[in-house]
Amino acid sequence: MKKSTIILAFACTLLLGCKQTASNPEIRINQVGFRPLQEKTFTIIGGISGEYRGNVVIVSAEGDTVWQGVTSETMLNPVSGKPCCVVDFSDLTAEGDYTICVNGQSSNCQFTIADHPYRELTRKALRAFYYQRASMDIVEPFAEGYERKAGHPDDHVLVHASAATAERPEGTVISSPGGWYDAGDYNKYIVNSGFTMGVWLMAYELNPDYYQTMRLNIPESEQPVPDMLAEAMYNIRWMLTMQDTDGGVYHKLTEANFEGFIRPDECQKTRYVVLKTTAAALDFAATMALAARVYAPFEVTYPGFVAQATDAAKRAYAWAEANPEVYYDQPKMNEQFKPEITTGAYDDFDVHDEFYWAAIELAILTGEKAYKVAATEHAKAIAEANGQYTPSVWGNVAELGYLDWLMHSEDIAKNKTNMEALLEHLQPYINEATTVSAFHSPYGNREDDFFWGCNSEGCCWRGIECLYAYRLTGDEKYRINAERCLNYILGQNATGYCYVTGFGSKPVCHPHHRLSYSHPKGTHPGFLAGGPNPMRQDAETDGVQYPKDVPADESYLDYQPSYASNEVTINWNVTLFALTAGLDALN
Ligand code: G3I
Ligand code: 9MR
Repeated sequence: MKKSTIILAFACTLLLGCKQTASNPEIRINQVGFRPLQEKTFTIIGGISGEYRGNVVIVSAEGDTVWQGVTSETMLNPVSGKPCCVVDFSDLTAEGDYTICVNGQSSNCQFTIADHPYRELTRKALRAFYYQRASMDIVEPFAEGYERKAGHPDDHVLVHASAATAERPEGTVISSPGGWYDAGDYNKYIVNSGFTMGVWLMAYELNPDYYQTMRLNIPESEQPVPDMLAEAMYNIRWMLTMQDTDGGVYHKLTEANFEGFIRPDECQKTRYVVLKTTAAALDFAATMALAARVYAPFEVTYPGFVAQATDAAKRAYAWAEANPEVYYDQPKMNEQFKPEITTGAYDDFDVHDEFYWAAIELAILTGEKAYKVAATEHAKAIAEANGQYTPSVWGNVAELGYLDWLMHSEDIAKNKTNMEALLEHLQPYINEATTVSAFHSPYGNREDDFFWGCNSEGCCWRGIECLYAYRLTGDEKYRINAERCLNYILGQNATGYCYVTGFGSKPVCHPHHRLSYSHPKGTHPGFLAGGPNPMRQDAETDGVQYPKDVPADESYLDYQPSYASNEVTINWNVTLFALTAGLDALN
């Protein structure tokens, strides 16, 4: 235990007669840190009976009582029904390390107030992608302790029967090296890569100056390009190799069945490219159109890339127009083609949103009317089908188009409906943060906030939507609520975990991540775990045992086999750094 911690705990005991008892109050707080002028709250699980409401004290590392105050009335967590209360200590602004004492007991809970508390987390969340690189050695000085040999050269990949054409019959060997492993597994998926690149490149465009200064210590760091764009190019170049000669795009590059939990350089399974799908073509087209725009200033480093990406985007979009209903249906594909493929699906049976996003990006890039007309038509189809605002996830990318169009259309007023739709979508959640939330958050107050990957697709994404709302309106409430979402991820939540590996006093230690599991140094830092998932699709596999009757917001296991609650992925990590960088850039 740090010396300062001992002092703090001892100080609490001395000053307030704190008794070090086993039943320390359970406190839930952002375990990484607060900005000096940030709204600051923590939650006490179990609530506080009336007579003790006033006895909350915060003690500095020097042992001084620097804050004393009251809790909120005890409330019931709307998801679990458990009693709790919230303490607002926002008026404590001095930088430093502190300990909380409640009811005369030291909570052993420390927190920090610092100038740029999310800077290092943002850097580690970005560097996580370097660790995910396929087909290359991860070496010092870039590995920062996690060096490993290359795996999956992917220079001898077979065309699967489902993807056979006259020009490339079944068994044709193609080369499709590079790119990022998708997640805890070693496969590479175009749909999820496309979504990830969309969020990535849009995050860059929101704060280019910030990313220009973010040094990642990757092999490309000496190039005259922001490191975060250089890292993304490693995956974009792989994506380009997944386009067939007819413009179509293979859905994924995969072994037939998931690898074991072994090192990449130990993997020997045959790898395939499978079925060209409409969704893959459109996510690819959107990515390449967006990339052609974003990388245009860096042609010196990437000569010819803009023209290549523009042409690839147009050909993929044309293929999708000619093949508008080719869906990835793995069970059906396996009935027809061998070998059977049993890895991740990223299946999507409605592609109006992918058509919309790809048409928007091509319209912004080229200015061609045909793409604008197409976008309008697909927007109508989406509105008729959904009738409500749907946050963006890998299988529903319409909002990426809405937001990018908002940020690039000459007249925001023309898109007033999109903006008003975003603000209308957010308001109920923002209200809940201060009316019913156990964790003072616009996220986590409803049962359906919890599902596979919810830390990203629910919490981080709601924070990113708030950042866009703040950018569009300048209303401070959106920045406050974006930070509240981050507080939830970093510890002010039902389980008390800081859901980012390598961070917090209660970090994720055993993610479902083959690279971490097979490395002598173990868990790699900067990865966001999927989060509580009451569907528990992994229950009963590999010893995954969830506690009985655990509420939805606690249905999480920091246990390697638990892929449904504790995996890590590229599409989740991009939302983590998009949120933390977006907030850090505002400081
Ligand atoms: O969005 C709905 C939500 O509205 C609903 O309330 C909730 C409960 O029914 O379900 C939510 O949908 C879930 C969806 O994830 C959310 O994105 C589905 O139930 C759930 O089946 C789906 O799981 C996907 C999982 O593969 C299984 O298909 C995850 O999104 C997806 O991230 C994950 O992807 C895997 C790759 O296939 C392989 N690589 C690892 C990667 C991460 O686990
Ligand atoms: O490791 C796989 C993970 O990446 C996927 O998200 C998950 C769901 O498709 O499947 C994991 O693989 C497991 C397989 O589904 C069942 N047998 C155990 C495998 C390793 O946990």
